[in-house]
Amino acid sequence: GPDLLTFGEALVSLRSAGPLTAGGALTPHLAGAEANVAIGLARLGHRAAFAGRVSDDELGTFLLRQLRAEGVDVTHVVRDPGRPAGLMFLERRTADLTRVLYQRAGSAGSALGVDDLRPALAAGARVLHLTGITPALSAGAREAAGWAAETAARAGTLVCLDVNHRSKLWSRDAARAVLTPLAGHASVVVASDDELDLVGAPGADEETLVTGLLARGVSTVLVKRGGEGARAYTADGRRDAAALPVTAVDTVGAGDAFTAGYLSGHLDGLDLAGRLRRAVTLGAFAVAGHGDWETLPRRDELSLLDSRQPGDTL
Ligand code: ADP
Ligand code: KDG
Repeated sequence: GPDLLTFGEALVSLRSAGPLTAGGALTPHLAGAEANVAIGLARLGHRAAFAGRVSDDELGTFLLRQLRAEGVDVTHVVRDPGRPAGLMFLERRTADLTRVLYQRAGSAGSALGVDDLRPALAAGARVLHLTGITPALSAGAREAAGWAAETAARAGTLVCLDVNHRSKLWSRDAARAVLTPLAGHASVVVASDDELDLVGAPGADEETLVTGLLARGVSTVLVKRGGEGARAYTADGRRDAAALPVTAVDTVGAGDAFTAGYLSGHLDGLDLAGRLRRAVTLGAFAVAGHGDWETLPRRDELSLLDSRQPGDTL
């Protein structure tokens, strides 16, 4: 099997240059948190596989072409002849305010079920990555996510869960009820600081939430803190990592890049400090350019943002 297996909904994201109500050009890109993570790992030379359902039309073919072009294994993607591609509009409302609008109810990706994932799980992987977006898509996708996490954990695969709360898909209470048990199958839990109580008691403080997760068998809790960097908790205590100083122009995909960097460090056998360093490095690449994943580094570019002056020509 591959180094990393991930599954979820690959989306067509349509980015506008201005307000959607004013019309104008929309540019299609591949998006989806799990696809972003797969690309982040593939760019660094790891063998990454993506599973899920995509529409059996031009848009589905577009998504598969993008994934293949980035070196992601799509062998286990299922084409769905009856359902459309999920769409995400990213509206540049003002220069620095972006709004999200989804058209994904009833999409091919949301029709994911356990049977779609059986062959990919049977092939095995060193790491299984899933996010809290997939269980928000449908009852079948929720069942598939739980089944995959449990099956992989039982097989000794490292399971990584990114909470990734999407408030346009479900409420915090609905998310908590599903994601808290799901986190019990994970070795690594990734959350933004405001998402941590979606895998534990509502409103509890960070330390209490982390202690609860570690007691339930999670070995590493990663807390993303935007421009402040990130924090890791393990049985050995807490370790902070500063963000790299870059000019942030587009924060979409930063969390996925961070997770890809962390998992790449894990696959390379780096210690916790090294894994965090690679995580904040990929996060910095993501925010320092436009697009969910387009600006992520190849392996020979990992140190590109170190010791550099703004505006440098290399
Ligand atoms: P999410 O996109 O999931 O909300 P964050 O915004 O916390 O996640 O970003 C994930 C990681 O990306 C951060 O932990 C940090 O390492 C990096 N990052 C985010 N914003 C910036 C920034 N302004 N400058 C440098 N790095 C950043
Ligand atoms: O993590 C970046 C995502 O916001 C984006 O790619 C779309 O997966 C996505 C979602 O469901 O919002």
